[in-house]
Amino acid sequence: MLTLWGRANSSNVQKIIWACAEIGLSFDRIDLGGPFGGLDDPTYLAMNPNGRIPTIKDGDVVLWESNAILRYLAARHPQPLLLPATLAARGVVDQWLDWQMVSLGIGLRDVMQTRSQAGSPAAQAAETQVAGQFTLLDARLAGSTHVAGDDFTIADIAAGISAHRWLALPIDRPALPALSRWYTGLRARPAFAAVAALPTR
Ligand SMILES: N[C@@H](CCC(=O)N[C@@H](CS)C(=O)NCC(=O)O)C(=O)O
Repeated sequence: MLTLWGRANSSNVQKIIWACAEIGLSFDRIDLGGPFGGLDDPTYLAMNPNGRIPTIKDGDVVLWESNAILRYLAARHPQPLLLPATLAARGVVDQWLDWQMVSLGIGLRDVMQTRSQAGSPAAQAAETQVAGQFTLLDARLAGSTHVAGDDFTIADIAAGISAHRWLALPIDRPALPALSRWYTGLRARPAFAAVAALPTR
Protein backbone atom coordinates (compact mmCIF):
# COMPACT_ATOMS: atom_id res chain seq x y z
CA MET A 1 0.00 0.00 0.00
CA LEU A 2 1.21 3.50 -0.84
CA THR A 3 2.17 5.70 2.13
CA LEU A 4 1.79 9.48 1.90
CA TRP A 5 3.40 11.78 4.44
CA GLY A 6 1.90 15.24 4.88
CA ARG A 7 -0.87 17.20 6.57
CA ALA A 8 -4.19 17.17 4.74
CA ASN A 9 -4.48 20.98 4.46
CA SER A 10 -1.29 21.26 2.40
CA SER A 11 -1.97 22.10 -1.25
CA ASN A 12 0.88 19.89 -2.42
CA VAL A 13 -0.43 16.96 -0.36
CA GLN A 14 -3.93 17.56 -1.74
CA LYS A 15 -2.59 17.09 -5.29
CA ILE A 16 -1.56 13.55 -4.35
CA ILE A 17 -4.83 12.80 -2.53
CA TRP A 18 -6.77 13.90 -5.63
CA ALA A 19 -4.55 11.91 -8.03
CA CYS A 20 -4.97 8.76 -5.91
CA ALA A 21 -8.74 9.26 -6.00
CA GLU A 22 -8.68 9.61 -9.80
CA ILE A 23 -6.69 6.38 -10.05
CA GLY A 24 -8.71 4.57 -7.39
CA LEU A 25 -5.58 3.96 -5.35
CA SER A 26 -5.76 3.39 -1.59
CA PHE A 27 -3.07 4.88 0.62
CA ASP A 28 -2.11 5.44 4.23
CA ARG A 29 -1.57 9.10 5.05
CA ILE A 30 0.63 10.15 7.96
CA ASP A 31 0.17 13.70 9.28
CA LEU A 32 3.41 15.67 9.13
CA GLY A 33 4.37 19.32 8.84
CA GLY A 34 2.63 22.42 10.19
CA PRO A 35 1.36 21.78 13.74
CA PHE A 36 2.33 18.10 13.46
CA GLY A 37 6.04 18.90 12.99
CA GLY A 38 8.34 16.00 12.19
CA LEU A 39 9.99 17.53 9.13
CA ASP A 40 13.40 17.56 10.83
CA ASP A 41 13.07 14.01 12.12
CA PRO A 42 16.19 12.12 10.91
CA THR A 43 14.07 9.21 9.69
CA TYR A 44 11.96 11.58 7.59
CA LEU A 45 15.00 13.52 6.34
CA ALA A 46 16.53 10.24 5.22
CA MET A 47 13.57 9.92 2.86
CA ASN A 48 13.22 13.58 1.99
CA PRO A 49 16.39 15.62 2.62
CA ASN A 50 14.46 18.75 1.60
CA GLY A 51 12.36 18.45 4.79
CA ARG A 52 9.07 19.33 3.11
CA ILE A 53 5.78 17.55 2.39
CA PRO A 54 4.58 15.54 0.54
CA THR A 55 6.70 12.38 0.40
CA ILE A 56 5.44 9.01 -0.78
CA LYS A 57 6.69 5.44 -0.44
CA ASP A 58 5.43 2.91 -2.94
CA GLY A 59 7.21 -0.40 -2.36
CA ASP A 60 10.89 0.48 -2.66
CA VAL A 61 10.21 3.79 -4.38
CA VAL A 62 10.50 6.91 -2.21
CA LEU A 63 9.66 10.23 -3.87
CA TRP A 64 9.21 13.87 -2.91
CA GLU A 65 8.24 16.98 -4.91
CA SER A 66 4.51 16.89 -5.53
CA ASN A 67 4.59 17.28 -9.31
CA ALA A 68 7.23 14.54 -9.63
CA ILE A 69 4.93 12.33 -7.55
CA LEU A 70 2.02 13.17 -9.89
CA ARG A 71 4.11 12.15 -12.90
CA TYR A 72 5.16 8.92 -11.19
CA LEU A 73 1.63 7.94 -10.16
CA ALA A 74 0.24 8.70 -13.62
CA ALA A 75 2.96 6.66 -15.34
CA ARG A 76 2.69 3.77 -12.87
CA HIS A 77 -1.11 3.59 -13.23
CA PRO A 78 -1.81 4.18 -16.92
CA GLN A 79 -5.56 3.79 -16.41
CA PRO A 80 -7.20 6.21 -16.26
CA LEU A 81 -4.93 8.09 -18.65
CA LEU A 82 -3.67 11.08 -16.67
CA LEU A 83 -0.50 11.52 -18.74
CA PRO A 84 -0.71 11.41 -22.54
CA ALA A 85 1.26 8.86 -24.52
CA THR A 86 3.01 11.02 -27.11
CA LEU A 87 6.18 12.95 -26.39
CA ALA A 88 4.69 16.19 -27.71
CA ALA A 89 1.56 15.92 -25.56
CA ARG A 90 3.63 14.97 -22.49
CA GLY A 91 5.79 18.01 -23.13
CA VAL A 92 2.71 20.22 -22.88
CA VAL A 93 1.70 18.57 -19.59
CA ASP A 94 5.24 19.09 -18.25
CA GLN A 95 5.22 22.71 -19.35
CA TRP A 96 2.07 23.46 -17.36
CA LEU A 97 3.23 21.40 -14.37
CA ASP A 98 6.47 23.38 -14.19
CA TRP A 99 4.57 26.65 -14.64
CA GLN A 100 2.22 25.65 -11.82
CA MET A 101 5.10 24.94 -9.48
CA VAL A 102 7.33 27.90 -10.25
CA SER A 103 5.02 30.75 -11.29
CA LEU A 104 1.58 29.95 -9.90
CA GLY A 105 2.47 27.96 -6.78
CA ILE A 106 5.15 30.34 -5.51
CA GLY A 107 2.90 33.33 -6.22
CA LEU A 108 0.05 31.72 -4.33
CA ARG A 109 2.34 30.90 -1.42
CA ASP A 110 3.24 34.61 -1.24
CA VAL A 111 -0.48 35.50 -1.20
CA MET A 112 -1.07 33.06 1.67
CA GLN A 113 1.95 34.29 3.60
CA THR A 114 0.86 37.94 3.36
CA ARG A 115 -2.77 37.28 4.39
CA SER A 116 -2.05 38.53 7.93
CA GLN A 117 -1.04 41.91 6.42
CA ALA A 118 -4.09 42.19 4.10
CA GLY A 119 -4.10 45.55 2.31
CA SER A 120 -0.35 46.09 2.77
CA PRO A 121 1.79 46.80 -0.33
CA ALA A 122 3.34 43.32 0.01
CA ALA A 123 -0.07 41.62 0.14
CA GLN A 124 -1.38 43.68 -2.77
CA ALA A 125 1.71 42.96 -4.86
CA ALA A 126 1.37 39.22 -4.20
CA GLU A 127 -2.36 39.29 -5.10
CA THR A 128 -1.67 41.21 -8.32
CA GLN A 129 1.10 38.82 -9.33
CA VAL A 130 -1.01 35.71 -8.81
CA ALA A 131 -4.07 37.25 -10.48
CA GLY A 132 -1.83 37.78 -13.52
CA GLN A 133 -0.90 34.10 -13.51
CA PHE A 134 -4.55 33.01 -13.28
CA THR A 135 -5.37 35.44 -16.10
CA LEU A 136 -2.74 33.68 -18.20
CA LEU A 137 -4.41 30.34 -17.37
CA ASP A 138 -7.84 31.78 -18.21
CA ALA A 139 -6.55 32.79 -21.66
CA ARG A 140 -5.23 29.28 -22.17
CA LEU A 141 -8.54 27.73 -21.07
CA ALA A 142 -10.50 30.00 -23.40
CA GLY A 143 -9.10 27.89 -26.23
CA SER A 144 -8.57 24.54 -24.51
CA THR A 145 -10.97 22.34 -22.54
CA HIS A 146 -8.28 21.38 -20.07
CA VAL A 147 -4.92 22.82 -19.08
CA ALA A 148 -2.84 20.63 -21.39
CA GLY A 149 -5.40 20.11 -24.14
CA ASP A 150 -8.69 18.30 -24.66
CA ASP A 151 -8.18 15.71 -21.94
CA PHE A 152 -7.98 15.87 -18.17
CA THR A 153 -4.37 15.28 -17.02
CA ILE A 154 -2.19 15.71 -13.95
CA ALA A 155 -1.65 19.32 -15.10
CA ASP A 156 -5.33 19.92 -14.23
CA ILE A 157 -4.75 18.42 -10.80
CA ALA A 158 -1.77 20.67 -10.05
CA ALA A 159 -3.34 23.88 -11.40
CA GLY A 160 -6.78 22.87 -10.09
CA ILE A 161 -5.54 22.64 -6.51
CA SER A 162 -4.02 26.11 -6.85
CA ALA A 163 -7.30 27.48 -8.27
CA HIS A 164 -9.31 25.77 -5.53
CA ARG A 165 -7.20 27.53 -2.89
CA TRP A 166 -7.18 30.92 -4.63
CA LEU A 167 -10.95 30.92 -5.19
CA ALA A 168 -11.52 30.19 -1.48
CA LEU A 169 -9.61 33.32 -0.40
CA PRO A 170 -11.55 36.44 0.64
CA ILE A 171 -9.74 38.67 -1.88
CA ASP A 172 -10.67 40.63 -5.00
CA ARG A 173 -10.25 38.65 -8.20
CA PRO A 174 -10.67 39.52 -11.87
CA ALA A 175 -13.58 37.87 -13.71
CA LEU A 176 -12.10 34.85 -15.46
CA PRO A 177 -14.92 33.05 -17.33
CA ALA A 178 -12.89 30.26 -18.90
CA LEU A 179 -11.20 29.50 -15.60
CA SER A 180 -14.63 29.43 -13.92
CA ARG A 181 -15.99 26.99 -16.51
CA TRP A 182 -12.94 24.73 -16.07
CA TYR A 183 -13.04 24.86 -12.25
CA THR A 184 -16.77 23.98 -12.25
CA GLY A 185 -15.91 20.95 -14.39
CA LEU A 186 -13.15 19.91 -11.99
CA ARG A 187 -15.48 20.14 -9.02
CA ALA A 188 -17.98 17.90 -10.81
CA ARG A 189 -15.44 15.08 -11.10
CA PRO A 190 -16.25 12.31 -8.59
CA ALA A 191 -12.60 12.16 -7.48
CA PHE A 192 -12.64 15.86 -6.55
CA ALA A 193 -14.76 14.86 -3.54
CA ALA A 194 -11.54 13.55 -1.96
CA VAL A 195 -10.26 17.14 -1.59
CA ALA A 196 -13.42 19.27 -1.74
CA ALA A 197 -14.03 19.15 2.01
CA LEU A 198 -10.40 19.39 3.13
CA PRO A 199 -9.30 22.67 4.68
CA THR A 200 -7.38 24.96 2.32
CA ARG A 201 -5.37 26.67 5.08
N1 LIG B 1 7.95 22.02 -4.36
C1 LIG B 1 7.58 21.23 -3.22
C2 LIG B 1 7.10 22.18 -2.14
C3 LIG B 1 6.93 21.44 -0.83
C4 LIG B 1 6.47 22.40 0.26
O1 LIG B 1 6.95 23.54 0.38
N2 LIG B 1 5.53 21.90 1.07
C5 LIG B 1 5.02 22.70 2.14
C6 LIG B 1 3.53 22.42 2.36
S1 LIG B 1 2.56 22.79 0.91
C7 LIG B 1 5.74 22.36 3.44
O2 LIG B 1 6.39 21.33 3.55
N3 LIG B 1 5.62 23.26 4.42
C8 LIG B 1 6.17 23.04 5.73
C9 LIG B 1 5.16 22.51 6.69
O3 LIG B 1 4.09 22.03 6.30
O4 LIG B 1 5.47 22.54 7.91
C10 LIG B 1 6.48 20.22 -3.62
O5 LIG B 1 5.73 20.52 -4.55
O6 LIG B 1 6.40 19.14 -3.02
